[in-house]
Amino acid sequence: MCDLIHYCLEDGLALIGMAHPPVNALSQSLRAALIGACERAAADDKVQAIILYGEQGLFSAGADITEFGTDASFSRPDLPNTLVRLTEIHKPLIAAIGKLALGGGLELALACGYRIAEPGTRVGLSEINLGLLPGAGGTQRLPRLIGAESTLNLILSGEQIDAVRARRLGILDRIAASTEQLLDEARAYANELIDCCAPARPADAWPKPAEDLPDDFLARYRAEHEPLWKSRLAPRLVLSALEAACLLPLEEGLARELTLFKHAEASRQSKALRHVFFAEREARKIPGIEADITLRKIEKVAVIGAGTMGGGIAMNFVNAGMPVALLELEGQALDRGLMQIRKNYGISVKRGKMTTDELEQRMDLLFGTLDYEDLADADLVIEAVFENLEVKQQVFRNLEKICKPGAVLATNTSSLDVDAIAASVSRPQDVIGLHFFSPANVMRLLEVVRGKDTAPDVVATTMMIAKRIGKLPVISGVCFGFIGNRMLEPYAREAHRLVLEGATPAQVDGVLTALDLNMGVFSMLDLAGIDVSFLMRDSNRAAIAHDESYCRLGEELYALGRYGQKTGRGFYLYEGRDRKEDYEVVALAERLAGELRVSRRSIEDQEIHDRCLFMLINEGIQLLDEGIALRASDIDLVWINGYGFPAHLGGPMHYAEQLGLEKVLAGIQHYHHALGDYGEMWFQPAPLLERLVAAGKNRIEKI
Ligand code: 3H9
Repeated sequence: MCDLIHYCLEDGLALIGMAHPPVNALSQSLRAALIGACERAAADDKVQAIILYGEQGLFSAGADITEFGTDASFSRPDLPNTLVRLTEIHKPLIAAIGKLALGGGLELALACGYRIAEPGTRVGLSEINLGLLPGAGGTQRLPRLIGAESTLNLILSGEQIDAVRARRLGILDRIAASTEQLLDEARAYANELIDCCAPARPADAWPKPAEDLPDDFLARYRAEHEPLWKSRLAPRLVLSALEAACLLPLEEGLARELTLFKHAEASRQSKALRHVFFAEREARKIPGIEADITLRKIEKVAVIGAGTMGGGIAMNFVNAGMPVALLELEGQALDRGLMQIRKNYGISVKRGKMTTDELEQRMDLLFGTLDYEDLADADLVIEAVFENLEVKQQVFRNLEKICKPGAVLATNTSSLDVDAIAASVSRPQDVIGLHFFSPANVMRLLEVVRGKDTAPDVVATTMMIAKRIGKLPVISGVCFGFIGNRMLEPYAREAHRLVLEGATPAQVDGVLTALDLNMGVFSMLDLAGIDVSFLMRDSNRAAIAHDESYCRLGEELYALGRYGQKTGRGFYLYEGRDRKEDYEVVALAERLAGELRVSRRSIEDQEIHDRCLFMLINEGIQLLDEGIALRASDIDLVWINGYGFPAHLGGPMHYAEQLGLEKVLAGIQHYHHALGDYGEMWFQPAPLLERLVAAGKNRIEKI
């Protein structure tokens, strides 16, 4: 046999081990080797049953994602036909599943008549995360095994479920006692099947998958869920495939599934989501830092500041089982912070996501203190105090005196100069910025801000610890606002300016949400607090802009005490969670436009799109050129995970490539001329954008 498959014949059993590390992706070569091995076992009279397993333990993470969009994707033998062939083998096939069976990996297991898994196994049909639907029988064979409703929930959530749940649903027949016993128990299972002359495949449990469901089940499901899908294509295709499973015989259903899969594979959305998948993996790699660099030991963590941010940060580490010292200056603030954390966990208990015992275990890992001396043995200290340079520098001077040598000293700032903070201590190599996003215990993004003196092992250690607490870390250099907030500046600037020129906040937000962004600029500012953005801008005036006229609207609202949702008024009026347009804001914009001599007109939606998005994209390209961002794909991750940019558009850089860089540049040049002095000041194409277009390139990279 070839290197990708280990084939072994023992006492009437053919053991076929897939050996295509790291995840047994079902590439063309593995498919060919697999079908070859199965045919050999089918043809061998000595073989009475076949066991399929992962040679290194892990069963399979599905189709090879790198093949999608290329000819290799359906090059022979393709996955759907390979699996059909497996179902035709007249001997029992047993999938012995270790660790993972995802996407096509689970479909492979479903093509086997019988399934046994090790206890920690996770299974799922995760194609939806790639803008796809299962394309190798998952939408047809799974409903016949567990029913249409459970299948729909599994596919649309993309969730990975554990072995116990999979067994309960009927996906698994057995769970082995341990990882070590998986193969032995699979052998025993095979022998039992042989002894009782079991058929190659048991009869389908649900020959008519929708039999138990009301006739209008799928129609109602569609009506209920479609608004949540916004413009996403894949969920709609999943529903069509399930419809086929309910109405058509298996063979016709499989053909329909394949057509729908190919439609999804060719879509821009799937291309964008595949880009995001690889972007996340790429972001972990830091040029110049070897993968095997010795990391600093991080066992004890300290967080300074028990406010919303500090508390949320502390929860991340506690959730990962790490002890955390939480420091405050005053007892009352500390008590309030600890109570809030308990309350947050209490909500998880109420929702059934945690037991009260688990709540207590987590609280036991938290140690509140008012004394800096208690941070002496911390391996990692994260300050989350008020966003003010002097205050943060003072905290670092305290840390310098107390913390042990080699401790990583991190600042959670959203915009301040990490190098200026590092300069306040004599060990700047230990200092790093960790920009958590609010709520810090929920948001996945973590901007890791590397200062000019930050040591490579501190960067690598921080990346490792971020993964351990379930965050998506993205490296940024030092500049005002780092990657995310610096790009927010020109994007929000255009939104404000457009309102001065005649658009309304609701019109601007409407254009952005029509693009599937979670929120428009003004809803976002109202949610975050107009006071917060005002204070951030106020403490950084020197670093921002020469002409601040576009900020006047926000400043006037701040002066009026209209801080957004929390005061019931901001750019909008709020009644509870309901948002209404406010004519006073429009009147204010009219007055300011008069004062600033900005002429007002009616504004087309396309102009709103182009001005906001092109300025966002332009700033991202500039950040790449300056080396603040390491890769265009890192910028995409920041905006998808921190600012609600739709993943199915791939992030702002990928979106720019899909629009065409030439078009983006032409748009910026157009507004440079069309908007008078304002246009000349702000619509300046990033030099890298100009170089890329001049070189005929449509991929954003540093040249
Ligand atoms: C599908 O199956 C379609 C079918 O229904 C129909 C077809 C007709 N392919 O994430 P990691 C690479 S769609 C190719 O760092 P972890 C990954 O890029 C597929 N490569 O490790 C990385 O490479 P590198 C449905 C893959 O432990 C390396 O493996 N399946 C694939 O954090 C290690 O990965 C999915 O959606 C793949 N399928 O997480 C599962 N999977 O080292 C997608 C991984 O060069 N995969 N790689 O950067 C995952 O969710 C995670 O990778 C997994 C491991 C949980 C498996």
